[in-house]
Amino acid sequence: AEQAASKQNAGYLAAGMVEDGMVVGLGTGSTVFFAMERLGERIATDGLSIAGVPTSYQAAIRARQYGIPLTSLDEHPELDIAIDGADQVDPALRLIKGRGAALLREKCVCDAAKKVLIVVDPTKMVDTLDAPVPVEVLPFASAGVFRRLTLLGAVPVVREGVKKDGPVVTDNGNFILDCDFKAIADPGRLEAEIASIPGALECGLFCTYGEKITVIVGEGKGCRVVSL
Ligand code: DER
Repeated sequence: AEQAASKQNAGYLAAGMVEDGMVVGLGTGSTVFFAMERLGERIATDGLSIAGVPTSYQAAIRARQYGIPLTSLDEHPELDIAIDGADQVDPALRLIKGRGAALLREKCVCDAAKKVLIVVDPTKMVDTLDAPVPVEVLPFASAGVFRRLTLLGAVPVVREGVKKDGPVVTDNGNFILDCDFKAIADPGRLEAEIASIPGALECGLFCTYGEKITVIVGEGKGCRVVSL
């Protein structure tokens, strides 16, 4: 209950930072949905006028439920702001994302946004990134990517569906390899090394956006706001 309250506090504060007329990147995950809920309220009661670019089918479905008008990166290649969650955040505001398997479109939206609000509960704040790194892989090339990730020191695991037999298939038609690298000494270097593997389409390390990220950490009663 406390974690839900902290997620809600973070989401609501993020939604309050969205200004009229903005085009907003809409992330995926349970925390960002509190921000979407609040945006829906502001649209309905205050007449807030915004458009959202969803990062997954789930974000698009939730946005429609909350009455948030949708648009696309085609119409708006540059976004005013993006709101998203994270699995881990380190002191340099480098992130691990991808628990929800939406990391590829999330990174495209993060890259397009002038400002990024990351909404988390306190358990996500760490000194060193050490969670498994999700890697979106082209099924055609998955065996070779698996081998290259192993050579980088990972223990890759194909993410299996829960209510679907076989691998999770992302909104882009690809597989996810969850790669346990243990504590990651140089996240930026690892992100670049993974990006150099043909068929590894994207990974959940977000190490180059620290300057435009503001992290909103929901606490029991309020929020802590962290930026570089
Ligand atoms: O999949 C993602 O990247 C999500 O943003 C995830 O990292 C956070 O999801 P949560 O807010 O449900 O913990």
